[in-house]
Amino acid sequence: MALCSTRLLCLFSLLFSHAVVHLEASHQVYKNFQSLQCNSSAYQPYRTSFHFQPLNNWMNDPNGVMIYHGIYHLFYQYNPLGAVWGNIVWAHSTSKDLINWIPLDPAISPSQPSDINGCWSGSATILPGDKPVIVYTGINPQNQQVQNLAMPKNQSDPYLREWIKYPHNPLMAPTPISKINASSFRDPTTAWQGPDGLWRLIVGSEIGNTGVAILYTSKDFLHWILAHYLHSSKATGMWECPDFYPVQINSSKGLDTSTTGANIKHVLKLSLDDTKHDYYTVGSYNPNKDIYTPDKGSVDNDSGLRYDYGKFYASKTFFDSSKHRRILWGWINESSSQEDDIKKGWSGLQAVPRSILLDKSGKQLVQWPVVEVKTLRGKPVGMNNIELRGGSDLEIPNIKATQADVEISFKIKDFKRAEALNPSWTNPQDLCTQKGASVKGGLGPFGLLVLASKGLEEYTAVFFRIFKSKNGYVVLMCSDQSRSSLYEKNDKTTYGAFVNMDPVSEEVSLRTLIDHSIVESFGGEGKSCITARVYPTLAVEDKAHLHAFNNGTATVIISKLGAWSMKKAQIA
Ligand code: DQQ
Repeated sequence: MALCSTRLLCLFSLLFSHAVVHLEASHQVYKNFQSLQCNSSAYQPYRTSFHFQPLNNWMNDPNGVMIYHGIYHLFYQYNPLGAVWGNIVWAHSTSKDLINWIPLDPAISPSQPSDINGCWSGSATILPGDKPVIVYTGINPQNQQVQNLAMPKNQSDPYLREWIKYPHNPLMAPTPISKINASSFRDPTTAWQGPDGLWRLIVGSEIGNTGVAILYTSKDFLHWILAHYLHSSKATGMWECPDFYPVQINSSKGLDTSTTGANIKHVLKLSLDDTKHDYYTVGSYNPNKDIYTPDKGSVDNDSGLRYDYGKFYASKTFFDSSKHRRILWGWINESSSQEDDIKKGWSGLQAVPRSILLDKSGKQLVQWPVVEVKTLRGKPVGMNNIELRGGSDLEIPNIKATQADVEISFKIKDFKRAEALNPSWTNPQDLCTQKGASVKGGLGPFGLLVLASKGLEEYTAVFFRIFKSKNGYVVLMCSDQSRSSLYEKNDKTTYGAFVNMDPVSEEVSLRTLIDHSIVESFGGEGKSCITARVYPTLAVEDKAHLHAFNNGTATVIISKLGAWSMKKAQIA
């Protein structure tokens, strides 16, 4: 010990020299699952071309996302044995550009008592000296949730193919004194280091019906002490997959998770087990007291701000040190029945990785597909300054409409026809459900009909309505799936969000990524995002169409439209 220059060096030399639990056996066991022939039906119209998905089987949460020596790593919750949740391991894929991915063998599979019943979600931290480690939830023989440590076997391999587990796992376990419920104690975050040199991370939990983020601290990353709650919020239930990170005020740069200081706010994101929504607050973190306080007005429950108002759950960010940005990954579940998932042989997608920043208002985040997504764009189809009269429709030609990236901006010249916003219309999803795309309005609905069949028997409508309120105008963004498929057995819930913008001084913009069975939309330059899963029966392959539409009475101007057919990424 005395010969070691730093505590961490000692830690790693100790861990790497002896007493490690090797994973080769489990790697062998699971090796072939990634390359199993798909048993699913040959007809696969819903497989995506640029959204991440494994070759087959079930996928849920993104885990341990990071960049290491120029390689991006995406681990994810995966069932190697089928298209429904179960037998969970950490599958592993790597990429040089966040677009094209190479599948590797699963990185972490049950092998120790502390994870023998499952390797659940967790996060990566890059320790000083460029040493990546993973802390994840293991399910022990008593089915208790505990937190475990794993590290790469060979740090000189940028692909981090093999992982070894700390022999003295778990690092953190529920104890009677801690009053932690052993079945509500999971999903450790990336750790951050405070000015005092201590490491900190939080684990999601609930006490009664109060969601809590349990803070642990450590000097050496091996011995962890339960400190207190970083934060809690009543009546929010179990907090899954918490994420806690700094964002810079008035800057387009992301920050390393340990950064604190002036001009910085913090974001706490929680995945609510009860509603399956990811909500976040923007607030302040006091690193001396280790307390997080949401800003006044930042709603701290399920009615708060969401990354995405459609399907998007168990998300996780990481700091991309190569491009000084923070990137968000999120799991997009199916909207089909389990029976249909089994038939098609797979279930679950990841949203495109999104850059995430603090909006200039300082009150919310903005998200945008990482710039690399543009490398898949083919030749653009463009239009400028087109009048879209009330009740009209414009087909956008020469587009592979099942696989496209569309950016459209609307200029509003005349607000006279904007309907009055009833003060009771506070829930945007309810409002979008009540006023779907086929309900005529004043100023809107206007937007896009995507994955539309020739005769418009099927389409998904992503659109805006503008209302007049006593303080100005209110922009509502909707994703209406009610006509998305002739097949009746899917969940066709309509989603909605308000967009915090002024349509008088700003154009109303929409970017939509269409990828066979996913429609991922960014409204108001990424202020409000809505993702939907859809399963058209007619609007598939080369039979899908793309339209702009206006079902209001007022004319709107398409000031700019760019649409690109997307190339296929190399994924599975
Ligand atoms: N999924 C994991 C859990 C997490 C949940 C299990 C969230 O660790 O709480 O697959 O989707």
